[in-house]
Amino acid sequence: MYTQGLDQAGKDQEAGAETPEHLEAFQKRIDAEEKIEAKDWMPEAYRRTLVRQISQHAHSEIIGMQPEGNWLTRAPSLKRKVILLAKVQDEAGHGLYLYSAAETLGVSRGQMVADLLSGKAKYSSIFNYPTLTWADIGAIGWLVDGAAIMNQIPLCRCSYGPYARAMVRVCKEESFHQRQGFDIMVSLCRGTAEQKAMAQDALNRWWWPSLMMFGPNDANSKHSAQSMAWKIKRFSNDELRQKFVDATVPQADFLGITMPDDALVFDKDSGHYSFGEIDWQEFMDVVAGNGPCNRQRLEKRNKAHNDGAWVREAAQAYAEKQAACAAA
Ligand code: FAQ
Repeated sequence: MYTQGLDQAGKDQEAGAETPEHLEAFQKRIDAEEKIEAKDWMPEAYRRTLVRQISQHAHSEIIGMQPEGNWLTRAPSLKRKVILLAKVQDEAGHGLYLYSAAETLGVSRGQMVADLLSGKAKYSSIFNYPTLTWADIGAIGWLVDGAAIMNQIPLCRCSYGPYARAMVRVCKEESFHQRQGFDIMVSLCRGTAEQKAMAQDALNRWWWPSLMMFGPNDANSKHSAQSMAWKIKRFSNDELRQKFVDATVPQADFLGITMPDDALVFDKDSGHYSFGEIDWQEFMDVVAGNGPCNRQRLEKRNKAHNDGAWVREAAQAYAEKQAACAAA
């Protein structure tokens, strides 16, 4: 246990001190695989990194409801509609757990939401692409949730306890999401030629954006080295992207559809697939707010927030009434 020096450090943190001794003791806790909890002393940069990552993650879950919500009223059967509805509701739940985890770091939910609504905060690039056909719902579940799981399973071992624990449940639900997406793809690929063509078209449009979800190449990932030293991240962006490609190409083979990448080839020596270069200009454009749907996503989120104001006000009034009754 390396908590001894940190009790004093906790007091010093309140006073604003961050000495080399405190940083060393903190790193020892991390290296010993101890979980850091909300009330423990932590370097300010560790706290800020977590607030950044967890809030971006929460925003992604919330904005991520939109592309799939677009198909709720047009799902091809009652069964598909019920499953999709449950999945979209799960994403809302993930957003809420994550906002709660970020709140333990001293940032208010109101501030995080305000930053999302104003366009100041980032969310995953993937949710700025349109869902043009029903096959896109299959591709999102298969690829986007597949990529999310690959990235998030290691986050269950993240050094910050509240984030790590939230991810356990999130990952269980994401696994169901991935399977429902793959199941849609299986149905389409076993269907008519037209349905299979829809599945191929969805794969063509979602493959590269899914690879971009893992973030910039390691050489350009400004936060990776520190986040890995703090065991917030357990694998680099490129390592996770490679794992995803290796797991997903055989699934496309099973479906009988092909990745839109002429350079994709299995390398027997390394045991991995090598793949083509990602269009990093497209990635940067989307992250900068100029993707196909960025504006629409924020407009819809703002409208939903404004339309829901009366619900928040009613809940607040009810809570105040209950508190007044309890006090009386
Ligand atoms: N999009 O130095 P790095 C889901 C930013 S949830 C936009 O490598 P880091 C569930 C990055 O923030 C999907 N921005 O950063 C679902 C940073 O900007 P900043 C979300 C990106 O943090 C499924 C800058 O680039 N998952 O899919 C992206 O070490 C279906 C430099 O990058 C998470 O958030 C991007 N793709 O690594 C929901 C998981 N990539 O802040 C609905 C948690 C990078 O300096 C339907 N997050 N940037 O201005 C992480 O694991 C990490 O934050 C990474 C980025 C890996 C995303």
